[in-house]
Amino acid sequence: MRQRGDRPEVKPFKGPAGGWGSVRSLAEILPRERVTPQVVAELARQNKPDGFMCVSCAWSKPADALPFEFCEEGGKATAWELTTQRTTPAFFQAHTLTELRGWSDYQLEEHGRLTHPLRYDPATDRYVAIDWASAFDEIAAELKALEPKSVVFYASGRASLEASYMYALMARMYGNQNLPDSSNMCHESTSVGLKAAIGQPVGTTRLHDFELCDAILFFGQNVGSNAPRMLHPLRDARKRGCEIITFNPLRERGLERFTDPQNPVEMATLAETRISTQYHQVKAGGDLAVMNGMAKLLLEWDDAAQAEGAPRVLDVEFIDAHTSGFDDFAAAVRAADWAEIEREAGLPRADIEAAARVYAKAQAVLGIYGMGLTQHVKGVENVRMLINLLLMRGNVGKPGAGPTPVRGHSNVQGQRTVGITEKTELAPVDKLRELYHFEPPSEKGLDTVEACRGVIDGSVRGFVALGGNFLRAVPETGPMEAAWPKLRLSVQIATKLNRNHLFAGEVTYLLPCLGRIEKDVQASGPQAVSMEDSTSCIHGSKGRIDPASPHLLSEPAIVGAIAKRLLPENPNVPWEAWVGNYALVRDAIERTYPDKFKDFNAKLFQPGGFWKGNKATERIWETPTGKAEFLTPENLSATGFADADGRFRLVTLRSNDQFNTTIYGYHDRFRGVRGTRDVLFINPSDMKKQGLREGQKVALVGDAGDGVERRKDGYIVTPYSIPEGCIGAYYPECNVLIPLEHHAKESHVPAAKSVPVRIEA
Ligand SMILES: Nc1nc2c(c(=O)[nH]1)N[C@H]1C(S)=C(S)[C@@H](COP(=O)(O)OP(=O)(O)OC[C@H]3O[C@@H](n4cnc5c(=O)[nH]c(N)nc54)[C@H](O)[C@@H]3O)O[C@H]1N2
Ligand SMILES: Nc1nc2c(c(=O)[nH]1)N[C@H]1C(S)=C(S)[C@@H](COP(=O)(O)OP(=O)(O)OC[C@H]3O[C@@H](n4cnc5c(=O)[nH]c(N)nc54)[C@H](O)[C@@H]3O)O[C@H]1N2
Ligand SMILES: [Mo]
Repeated sequence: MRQRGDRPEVKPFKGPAGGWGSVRSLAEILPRERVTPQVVAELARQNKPDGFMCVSCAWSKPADALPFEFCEEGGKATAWELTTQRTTPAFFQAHTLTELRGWSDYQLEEHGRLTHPLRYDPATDRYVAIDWASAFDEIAAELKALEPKSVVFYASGRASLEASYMYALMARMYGNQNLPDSSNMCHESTSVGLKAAIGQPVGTTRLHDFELCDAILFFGQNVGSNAPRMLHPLRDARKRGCEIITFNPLRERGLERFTDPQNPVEMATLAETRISTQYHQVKAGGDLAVMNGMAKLLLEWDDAAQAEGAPRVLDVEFIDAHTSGFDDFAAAVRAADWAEIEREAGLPRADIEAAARVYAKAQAVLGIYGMGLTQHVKGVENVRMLINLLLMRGNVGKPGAGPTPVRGHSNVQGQRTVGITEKTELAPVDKLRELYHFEPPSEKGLDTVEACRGVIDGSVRGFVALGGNFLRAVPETGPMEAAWPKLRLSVQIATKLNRNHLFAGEVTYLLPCLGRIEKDVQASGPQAVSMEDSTSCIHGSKGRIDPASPHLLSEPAIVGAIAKRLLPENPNVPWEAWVGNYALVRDAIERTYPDKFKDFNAKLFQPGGFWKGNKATERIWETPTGKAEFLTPENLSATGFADADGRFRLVTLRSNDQFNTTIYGYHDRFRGVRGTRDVLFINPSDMKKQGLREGQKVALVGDAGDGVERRKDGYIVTPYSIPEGCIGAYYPECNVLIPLEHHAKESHVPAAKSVPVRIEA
């Protein structure tokens, strides 16, 4: 087992993404989780029609699946869920929460699956087993005693469409839409930005677009670690000659080269596909400047083409017919100054020009992006600037082109689709009123940042979590952990023990649930659930493995049981019947969203999933003007703070041995890190300027200028290829350094990709 401090070393990794490294990494984890042979067999059903949908990322699942349609990360996630290790009531007898707060995230989850419903006993500082009926009765009584507006219902992107629909309905019937979702920390900048720009909150492209594009602009997404199955369509695109232009402060291996672990010839010959044809190490927060520079060049080249009577560079017909705001945007772009663009981007004009040349020639272009765009103070502007660029050449709503946000959790997009949202305009208010005869709340609910403010100031009294590790994932770890015990009620529905569970309110329950890969038998027999992938395709998923414990309940069963006790009897909302047969929940979803979910039950296992549709692909723009909207950016920096001597932009990173706050191990193979997570990635020239040497231990201290002290010690100085002025460290450990108010202005996504910090030797 790889533990912290176990011969930590950092040295460059020479291999490709995928390849033998991924086979070895998986071969290490399966025995460590002591999984049964049945589990290994089960891996073959992962992401297949009639199989189960991976619990790791949300990447698209093709209709013509590969023999093994899973990646190293998906394999780890499956093993993590199906481990034979258990965290039982006897474990909690032996350990107080005070003691467990000294354990690492890795140790907590590594201990295995939760087996019994638990209630916190403040007298002994321990969790104690409780029967389900008492837990539900007590939780319902507590919720009834609280003011509904003071309760938050968080969800972490993994629960099925069925569970999520019931959860959101319960919250609204109870009296609030305080429904923050992990997407509030993630792609909310997409939901806000794309909705405003093209009238849809989600990406417009699908898998077949990867076969039709001739260039890809790739901003701030680490495909090799976080969506490895996407390497297959990327490799195929490269083999057709598609150009892939990457902007990323770090040289991420998955974006450089890939060996397909499922291709025997590639594996035997160590053949690699070069993924990016151009790789630009933009400064964190420099993408606005890059895109501005590209747009500026397109305008100049278009002027020249007009003067010469050559074919236009801009798609003027599209711009005239379909967009609004172009003239203001173009004026601002023309006015931008190259010296400032180069400084903010951290790239020379020649690099930006090389990217723009490819873009100007390509007939169909995908704009793929992740947290590198969304998690900035200007996260929404980043997304909209990418749309600006796509709109200039008509690259939205045609085959092989369009924005392609790469979503995080396996059903995070779907949760928003079925009503987990704090925003009234995204909730199906009229349908809920009509179907269930109640008045849905109209007041906007709390998002993640607002929920955190409420926990800190004491206005939030109750917190219910459908999965996740909220307290560990959010910024401002110190004040948040200090404030959590002020809650009256804390209810956590989870599969494994995590740090959030170690902070109790006055009354606290930890409710263990089935994972998606496990058999879920209800009154009408075995059940299936469903989820929506990054490309808006909806898939059924069937678990077949025996549950980790006979005491587990499914997420729909837990939500249904609380709702039934909490809410007045309503013949239109048959909680018990829904729990008994999830097909009835799917019928309810179809009635609520008839356009997106037509014939839901009949289409559940359609290979490749069924597509819920997207008007922007037909160039129908559901915006107030009925057009796609250009946005004129305010300025060229996405960081939201000024540069200063000694102030660094901290980029918070995931290793390839973690899924968010779940830490599988202490290696980050692609970045050459072994045995530690206490790494500070820094440019050698910055090391010199700061008088630091390799391997030295330093502290990071917050430099937001808000008078609050934030500090994390014990970072190992590690020279790395990262732009000057930027440093990198792993999330979630570094979240203690992120101010709660350092977030995207319009979407409130914590600005985790440029956090102002200083280094203290
Ligand atoms: N194995 C695994 N898979 C996962 C997850 C996981 O933790 N582990 N998490 C899931 C979730 S919830 C999500 S949201 C996704 C996250 O997947 P990603 O969107 O890939 O998120 P990050 O790992 O945070 O990395 C973002 C990338 O952006 C780059 N970057 C940072 N700042 C900037 C910038 O200013 N500009 C540009 N252009 N690039 C920048 C970083 O170097 C990094 O390569 O993955 C999902 N899949
Ligand atoms: N600094 C910094 N902070 C970040 C980010 C970053 O890049 N940098 N990324 C942000 C992003 S993109 C996200 S999405 C959030 C993630 O925030 P969350 O979604 O809240 O966190 P996870 O780590 O995914 O949650 C892990 C826990 O989920 C529970 N779990 C696992 N499977 C199931 C299940 O099937 N059912 C239930 N009920 N529970 C289950 C387990 O108990 C496990 O401990 O973090 C955000 N925070
Ligand atoms: Mo995410």
